[in-house]
Amino acid sequence: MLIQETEWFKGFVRMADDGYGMGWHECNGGNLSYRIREEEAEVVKESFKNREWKDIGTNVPGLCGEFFLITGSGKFFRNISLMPEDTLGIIEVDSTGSRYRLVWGYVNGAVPTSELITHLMNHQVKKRVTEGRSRVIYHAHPSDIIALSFILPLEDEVFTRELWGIMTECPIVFPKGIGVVPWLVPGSVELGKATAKLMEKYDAAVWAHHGMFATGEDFDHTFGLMHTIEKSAGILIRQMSAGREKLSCITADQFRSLADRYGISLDERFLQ
Ligand code: 2HA
Ligand code: ZN
Repeated sequence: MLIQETEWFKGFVRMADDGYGMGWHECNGGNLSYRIREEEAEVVKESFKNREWKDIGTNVPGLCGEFFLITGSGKFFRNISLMPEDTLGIIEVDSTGSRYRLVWGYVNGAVPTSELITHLMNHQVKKRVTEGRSRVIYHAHPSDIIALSFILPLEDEVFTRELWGIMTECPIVFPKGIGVVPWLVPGSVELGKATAKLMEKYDAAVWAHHGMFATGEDFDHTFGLMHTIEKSAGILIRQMSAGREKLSCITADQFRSLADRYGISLDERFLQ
């Protein structure tokens, strides 16, 4: 079967197009990866061409033998659906979790995203904490959440409380809350590690003054999580820009009744 004809590949490309359409991927900004199911890899393996093993630069023993579809370094999201083999590729992690090789795509000398280490470290954490369900990792540069990272204290509690409090569906979409990573060098091991620590308990994190990081079990939920956080950040900025105090708000008790109705548990530290 041709890789481009599979549902997971089409879902990946559609999500990339949607992200570009939202204005979250100026120039070569952002990256996306998908942990391919064993049975999905099996049916397309005949089109794989194995290249040489390279060091990942970190150890991800929890991902031995896994295949990932990942955006290429320096590639523009706006070109993904037009030139998938140029902008994307599939990599395989070796049996020790310390090396990877390109097996498909990345034509004309392309290589995986500069955030490869962060993607793999975080896939490893999410695979473990979700017992294998989490498969998608998405990094984008949405404007309002970046703007918010200059005007709110860089604390998980503050971001979660403010975003939950400005749009009723937020605690339903991200009941665990969201994390905040201070400014760190893009593509660095430090950024990967700081994010991976937060992914033990959250599905999304703000990268201060840079963008956002979201994970999920499929493309719909991962895109929807990014979209919900960014939309609520936009509403919060509008409310703040109006120069008026809030005359009403969603109270802690109202959040508790929302949690009852939807069968979710909301951490009290976000309800103050
Ligand atoms: O350009 O967004 O964080 C890719 C990035 C790096
Ligand atoms: Zn970025």
